[in-house]
Amino acid sequence: MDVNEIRKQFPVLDQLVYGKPLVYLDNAATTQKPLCVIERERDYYLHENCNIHRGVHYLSQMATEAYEHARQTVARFINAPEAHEIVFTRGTTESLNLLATSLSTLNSQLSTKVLVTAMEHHSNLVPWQQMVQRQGGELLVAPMDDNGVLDLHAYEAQLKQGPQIVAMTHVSNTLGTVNPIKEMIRLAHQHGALVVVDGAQSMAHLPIDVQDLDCDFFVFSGHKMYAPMGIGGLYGKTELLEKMPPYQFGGEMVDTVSFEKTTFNKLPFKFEAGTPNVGAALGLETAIQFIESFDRQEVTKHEDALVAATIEGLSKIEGMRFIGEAPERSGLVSFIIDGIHPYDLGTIIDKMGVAVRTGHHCAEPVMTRFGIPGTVRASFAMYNTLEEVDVLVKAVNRAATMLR
Ligand code: 7TS
Repeated sequence: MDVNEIRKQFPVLDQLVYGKPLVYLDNAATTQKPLCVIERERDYYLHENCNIHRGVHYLSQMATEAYEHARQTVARFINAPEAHEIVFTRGTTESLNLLATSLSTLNSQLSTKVLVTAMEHHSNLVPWQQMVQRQGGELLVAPMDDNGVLDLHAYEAQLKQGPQIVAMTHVSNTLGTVNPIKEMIRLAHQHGALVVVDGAQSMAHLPIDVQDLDCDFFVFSGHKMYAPMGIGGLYGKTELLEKMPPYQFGGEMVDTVSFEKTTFNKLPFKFEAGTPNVGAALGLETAIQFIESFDRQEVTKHEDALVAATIEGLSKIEGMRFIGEAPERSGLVSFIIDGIHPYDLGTIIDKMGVAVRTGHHCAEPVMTRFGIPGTVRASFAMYNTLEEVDVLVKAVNRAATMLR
């Protein structure tokens, strides 16, 4: 794995900001896109653009075939048994709203008790919270310890309270914690709950096998895995998706329509109302092929080395406090420095060319849990280098000195 070669695929990285080389460490928010993905989307608009599924003409058939091929590629990438178990959405947030809406419409009894973890992104919290509140139900929360590790005993105790749905993140976007989801799914099933896994932060970093995990649903965003924005997906087991009612209504998702009655299309189309983002779906397929062109273990090793070097470098800074110190972690480092607001630190190192995210990272309850206003978060992708970690550490050091 030659990181310098990889970086040539990402022209956006090769630029100066405020006259300094850009050090892009905000990959948990969105990754940059390689040339092959940009070119795939461009090619689509240059040569193939057409609305799909409804045309008899050549372009429409070609675009439909390409779109359905992309669906098969996503299914293969996460080892879903059937391509129709992949629903294209705008991303994780839309997938989760689809689930919360459709499951509660399917069965109001299914939506009175939902168990989430204490480290969820708002996207995997608010839809469930709103759903149970509409039903007069209850949101249960599995707590974590001071290192950001989920308390499995407490999780089991919560399962005994009988949630119908368990929604958990695979990797925390604020703490970097990798949850033991296989075991958590097994336990949830033992207690008769359906399991939703939020894979927004795991797809780019860890291999996913939905059959091995045995999750009922798995959701993700393309833009966090080198694909364009505006595309993502939902995997669901056939027998569940078959039973679930549509989320949105309109074209594409219908079978027959009269003023009296509408029947719905088969899977996965019944969940894909309206014209989809075809170009982005093709870009997502190319992003998957891009990821698959590397030895994934080697990529993980590289990203782990970046995390380790960041922790080592930053830990020498006076007043440094890491938020999230789970032994199983992936892709990012969150921290604060005593007496310094994360926003001030982020703003100063930005002027040194270093792009990190500051704030609550759409996980306010995590900040409340740790009693802090926010963190500074450096998050990595395969194209980041140890030299960039050095720049980050020096920048944080300088900023801390200035702010004290
Ligand atoms: N779940 C997790 C774990 C996430 O990290 C994010 C986005 C989402 C859901 C929502 O994904 P979306 O693509 O639908 O927006 N996380 C972040 C972040 O950490 N910084 O910006 C977005």
